[in-house]
Amino acid sequence: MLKKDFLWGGATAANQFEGGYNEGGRGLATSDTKTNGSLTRKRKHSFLDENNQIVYLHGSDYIPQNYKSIIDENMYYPSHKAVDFYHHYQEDIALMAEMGFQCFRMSISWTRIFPRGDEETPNEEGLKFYDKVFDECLKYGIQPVVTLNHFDMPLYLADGKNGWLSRETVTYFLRYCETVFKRYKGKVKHWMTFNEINLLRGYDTLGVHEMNQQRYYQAMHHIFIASALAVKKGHEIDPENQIGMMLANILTYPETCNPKDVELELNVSRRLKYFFSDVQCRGYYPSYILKLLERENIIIKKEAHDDEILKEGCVDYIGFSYYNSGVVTTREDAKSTLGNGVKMAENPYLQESEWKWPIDPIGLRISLNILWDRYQKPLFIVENGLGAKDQEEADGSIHDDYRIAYMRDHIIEMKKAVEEDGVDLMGYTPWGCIDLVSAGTGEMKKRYGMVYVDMDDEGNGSLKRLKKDSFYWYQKVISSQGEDL
Ligand code: P53
Repeated sequence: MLKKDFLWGGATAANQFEGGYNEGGRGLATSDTKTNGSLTRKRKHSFLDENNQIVYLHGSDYIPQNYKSIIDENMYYPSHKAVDFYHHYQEDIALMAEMGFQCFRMSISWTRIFPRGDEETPNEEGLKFYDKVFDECLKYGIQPVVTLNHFDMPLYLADGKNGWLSRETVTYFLRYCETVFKRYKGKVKHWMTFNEINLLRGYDTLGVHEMNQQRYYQAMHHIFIASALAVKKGHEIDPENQIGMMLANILTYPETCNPKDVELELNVSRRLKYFFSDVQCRGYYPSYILKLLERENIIIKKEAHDDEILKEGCVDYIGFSYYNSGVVTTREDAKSTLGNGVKMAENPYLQESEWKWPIDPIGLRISLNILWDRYQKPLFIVENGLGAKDQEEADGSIHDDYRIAYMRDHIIEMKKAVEEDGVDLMGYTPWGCIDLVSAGTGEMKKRYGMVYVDMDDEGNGSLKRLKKDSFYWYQKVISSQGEDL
């Protein structure tokens, strides 16, 4: 059986869900200059170039230092309205309560609290908004699970300070964390520091211009320090706080039993995944990364007490996302790549989603076991789900049996990891429990929710909320503690 206090719920992120981007004194974030896209068309950011022309570049492109973000009045930016949780929070939380949620994972928008990022005092109106959200949750016995930073940062810090490349950003982030830890003490007990810390890359999530390997590792060092200091501060302010990391659980398989494929898989896993969880769970840089930095002549500038900070700021639990798995290969003729030149192959044993993500429920059980074996820290599945198109019927019903099948298969494997393997699992919060904007493509039609939101890829629609078949199914799953699947 799952634990008595197992947390069933759902997950969202401010820039994809909240909207109200210029309301309540909120400042602009890097997510607010990001356009929509599709599977074949990348999302881009709008910048003003040296000739005062608006140019569009992808977040991981090379962004010249003097380019400043700009809002193009003729462009649609999905984060601005998102699905307008800002004005629908009461209705949305009531729907979550009706499903039986025991927790709700959401993120606080940093620029709602510190609009530029570097202010001495917070924006009271922003703080009040989250008071209302948390009070509404607690009214129904729903515990908020809060991500402190989910895929954006204050635009002012990105353009003015080069984001996380600057050590000052650590100070500003800490001020924000301390403010919300104090303000929401007693209301929020579960926190996570950085969403999918191993996927933070370019301008949009790190705020860094002219990115290169040296800058990347330096920015990530500042993120590690910021996370560790936040964990320490959060424990000081309320010893009951549980503060986790959040890992994108990129699960990879070697294509064959050729030791070269197996070795490649080990190196890929280390570089793209374990490096981050090793630092945040063990409190120091693993030897394979120190050697890699040495080989590549990357020198991380540290301050005197950084090693101690990392040691003292280990996380309490590992939150992770799990959607799919991939196959890596040393075969020269393999076509697709994972980045860093790593070649990928197809997995002939798995089906794919409409957005080409392989569906691999057993991979979830494998992942839970690997993480539990490696760290012996409680785990929390804070994202999982199927992005798919939904069809609203004439009577307003939505028959999403494909989504139910995906979730059922994953919950079955999750339970095996707990019941047959003894993994310590805190909860399960499927992604985008109420439809929201896709992070990868900016589309609305890539839907994850058990609740449908009437809105299209350009932001048109009534925003009305409809219950899908998966709504009633998940309600039953929660009330039976995962027994009735
Ligand atoms: P979307 C890529 C790969 C795995 C997880 O993703 C990812 C991404 C980024 O797209 O992000 C997480 O919306 C992320 C969420 C995101 C969700 O997965 O591209 O934490 O913000 O929405 C699903 O389908």
